[in-house]
Amino acid sequence: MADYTFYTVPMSRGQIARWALHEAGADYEQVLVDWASRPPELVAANPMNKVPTLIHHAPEGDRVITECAAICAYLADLHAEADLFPRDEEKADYYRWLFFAAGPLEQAVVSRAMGWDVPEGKSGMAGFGTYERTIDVMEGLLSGRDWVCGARFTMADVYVGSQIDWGLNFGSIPPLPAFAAYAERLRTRAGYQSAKAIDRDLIKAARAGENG
Ligand SMILES: N[C@@H](CCC(=O)N[C@@H](CS)C(=O)NCC(=O)O)C(=O)O
Repeated sequence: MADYTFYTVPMSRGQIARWALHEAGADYEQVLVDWASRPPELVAANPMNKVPTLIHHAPEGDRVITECAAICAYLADLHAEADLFPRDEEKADYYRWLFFAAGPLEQAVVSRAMGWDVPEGKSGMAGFGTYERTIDVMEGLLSGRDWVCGARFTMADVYVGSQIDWGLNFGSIPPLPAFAAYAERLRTRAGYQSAKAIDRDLIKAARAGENG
């Protein structure tokens, strides 16, 4: 049995977890989920009934891990050999921007995509403030450094980078030069390429099946 069972859908946030699994060098078995008939094991593991859901078959028993940012952090922590966990001097940036991307950045982008506007005078109550403020902060960060923690790629780049990469591809993040350059750096990663190729092929095969 593989060390991890990975419940995913190719065109989903599961791409983030797959990239993290590849960066960590983790041994996993995928279970492709059909939205219409989700396996009972998925619901049992994750009452949100969402993907990605990861089950770690640890020697002392199974552990369930959900939420892409948590999956990234967990894999970096457990796979020390991949050297994606932050060193002491990188930890402030690592946790700060990982949580920023999973909270304010994701809320800002999803709110924008849904057409939800923060009512006039209420931005102080919204964790992301405004979409523009959140994007400005990300642009400032990525204009001054190559990676989230500075000079070195860490697992925080898988999560923050996925938000930027996905947002550029789908137009939910503006194509600012700092974002485009960061995305170019991300796309050179072997882990990015091998993980994305799997989902790309699965998406292509599913579309071919629908059309033929
Ligand atoms: N906070 C979760 C979000 C997961 C999520 O919303 N996944 C979507 C696919 S991108 C899903 O499973 N949607 C199906 C549903 O909600 O029924 C994470 O970061 O992993």
